[in-house]
Amino acid sequence: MLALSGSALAAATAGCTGLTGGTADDSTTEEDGHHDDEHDGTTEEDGHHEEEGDGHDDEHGESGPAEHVEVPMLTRDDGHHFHPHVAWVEVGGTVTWTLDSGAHATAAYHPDNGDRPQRIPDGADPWDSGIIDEEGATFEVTFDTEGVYDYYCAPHEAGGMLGSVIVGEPDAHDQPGLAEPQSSLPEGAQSKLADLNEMVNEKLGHTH
Ligand SMILES: [Cu+2]
Repeated sequence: MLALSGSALAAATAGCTGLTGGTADDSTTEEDGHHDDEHDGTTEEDGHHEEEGDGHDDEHGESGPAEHVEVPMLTRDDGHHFHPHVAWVEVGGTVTWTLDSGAHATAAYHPDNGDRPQRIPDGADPWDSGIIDEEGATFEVTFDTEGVYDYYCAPHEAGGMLGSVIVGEPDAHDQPGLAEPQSSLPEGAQSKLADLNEMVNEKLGHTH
């Protein structure tokens, strides 16, 4: 239904820098600050609330795969973003992209999508949402193949509106999604992919 026509959204080139960088405090010790006695049954694991709001520590605070991650697509004064940039789900888990502001799309790096390089696991299905421009509209993908997936927003690809999904606990050595950024891609996409590779490697505890 949603035709992928980028023309209306003339190549915005704002970089997506506002939410990257800096090491957010992933330490926030909210754990034992409050009464922890009696109810032993309630384990409030905070793997779930991946909030769209205030872009604080959700980029760095998570330390493992969740069943479901929500990724708002944002347009802000400082550019266009997927947030968080790296979503980490279990095998069989889902990612839901939600339009917060602006008009965006999410599509896997794969030859099926405009002849782009494959940056998802071998044999995994690519996706392409087409342009989403209705506030609150969502697009959901279920990930059954372990690995690292890179994706982009077609209208803002050159501006670096890219993101990654980690599924399961893959071996970082063998992932198309962690390859060197292909030189056929726009420069803004290449540099964002380098950043994403770094973030994903960090989450997977993979250092050279
Ligand atoms: Cu976009």
